Amino acid sequence: MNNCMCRNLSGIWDFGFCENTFDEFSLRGITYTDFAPVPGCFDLHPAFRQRRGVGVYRLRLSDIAPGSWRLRLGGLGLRGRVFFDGEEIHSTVYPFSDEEVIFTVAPRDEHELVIAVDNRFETSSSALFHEFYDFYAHGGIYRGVEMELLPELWISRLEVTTLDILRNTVKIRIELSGGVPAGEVPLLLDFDDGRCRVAVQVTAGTGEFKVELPGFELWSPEVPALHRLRCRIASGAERETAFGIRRIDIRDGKLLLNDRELKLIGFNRHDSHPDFGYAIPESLQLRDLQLLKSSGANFLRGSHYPQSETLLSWCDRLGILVWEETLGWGNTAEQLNDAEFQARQFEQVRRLCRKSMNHPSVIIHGFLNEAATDLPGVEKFIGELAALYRREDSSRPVAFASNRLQRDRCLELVDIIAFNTYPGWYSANTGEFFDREAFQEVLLQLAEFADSPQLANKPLLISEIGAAALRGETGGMRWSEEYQAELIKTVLEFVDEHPRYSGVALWQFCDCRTYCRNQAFVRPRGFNNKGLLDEYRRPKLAWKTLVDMLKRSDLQT
Ligand code: ADA
Repeated sequence: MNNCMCRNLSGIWDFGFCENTFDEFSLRGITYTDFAPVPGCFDLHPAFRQRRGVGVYRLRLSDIAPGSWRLRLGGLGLRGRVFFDGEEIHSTVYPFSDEEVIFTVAPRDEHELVIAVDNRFETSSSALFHEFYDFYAHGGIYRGVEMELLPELWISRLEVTTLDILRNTVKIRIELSGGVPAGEVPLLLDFDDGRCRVAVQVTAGTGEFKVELPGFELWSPEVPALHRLRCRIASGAERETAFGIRRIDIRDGKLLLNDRELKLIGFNRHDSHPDFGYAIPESLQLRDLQLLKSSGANFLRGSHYPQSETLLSWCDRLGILVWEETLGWGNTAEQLNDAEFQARQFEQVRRLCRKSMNHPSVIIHGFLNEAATDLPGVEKFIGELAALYRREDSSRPVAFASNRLQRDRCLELVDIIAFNTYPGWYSANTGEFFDREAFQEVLLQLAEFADSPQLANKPLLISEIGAAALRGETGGMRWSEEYQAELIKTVLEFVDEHPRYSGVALWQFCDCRTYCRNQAFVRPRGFNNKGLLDEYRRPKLAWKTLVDMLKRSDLQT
């Protein structure tokens, strides 16, 4: 928000560690013996490496005007409690989700903000992050923290959705908060610094408007044209957002962007790095996205949790198409039927929609990777999740990645069929060397299945496929770079040629740290090694193969 005093609180904070339970935790008795970066993962700190407990971050602040402030956290994990001047002002059980806290600051010379983060697992079914997930459960403040002073009346929501691309009509949704008057409030909508100005009025704090923007460029991966909207209240408060004009549609089983058929070719990516965990510096994050873009790929599945605002903004600017999803992994029927787990999934959906709304790069909304969607009794909840997504944001198709394949009972409830399948890797019939025919046969059968009448009008994606390779391992057998490269080459050719497939997200962009439980025998080094790059983003043969193929073909849109 502009015109507001805004403080970016990233930097080095005081740090302490304790092993009290999360609920018993109190500020009394905490000694801040060390320092830690924010954003940062405390279990990568040399003194607390792989420890589980409560990491306590403290920041002393001066020059804070008394009044109403909004604290924004881009995401932490696994659970957090927030204290300001000794008072608890917030707590969260939502790893990776945005948090917004509005609280009052009393006059004082110095203030203290404390964020306590527990990286121990909740043992109940309700938890969003379970110990068996195939990615490391780091503890820390994963993303940026900022505070802003709120004026009396402020713009709490400013959303732009494309309605049509022939006349460039967009829908603007506005919500005011604070001292909202019952009557009308005049506002000015200013597009691209005066290129188009529209005066509107909101009543009782909310309003929706249709605006035509003749001559404004469309957004696409090839030309990621962004525009700016500044919304100003006469009293002075204003809010600004970038947006893109583009439509994503489904017609006859095809995925269309601005009326052109899409073939999505890209990667699943964990937003992680061995030295930084989930708090990757923006410079490295940007480099990942530039690597992805320059490989010729056009698609990123943000596996398996909400992505940061920063990452989405870079995808907007670079023209990378994104599948955003809520946190979940292999959840059991017991978890899916747990009322609190369900409530947490619904809340994640609401938060994710609010965050991704104005990002043209986000083209698919997803949830619950590889849940038990083949078991009776889960359809109701899956249907409710899809319906909630559509209510919150009807402009994007909804999907979940299924590994239950032909046995899945929930495919009809979503807009896109997305399969995670590992022929050539987890299949029992595979020998030591890659079997091209057996591999293709699996993909053919899935395509045939997706042609069944109740699914035929839905686009079909491979949301995961791949093989592990240890960098430097050669010889063509499993775990070698050649084996992986063969498999990747085969899938890329197959998806390119087969009309039923709208795309593939390879598993995965780069190797990433995983598992706390004792499964390391299938995860050498404690890493999931199916990256086409290793964990430091050094290429394996499969990466070079992919780049060669994409550069010389028109596989991408
Ligand atoms: C699954 C899962 C991924 C990863 C992958 C693998 O499909 O969705 O997160 O665990 O398998 O490497 O086995």
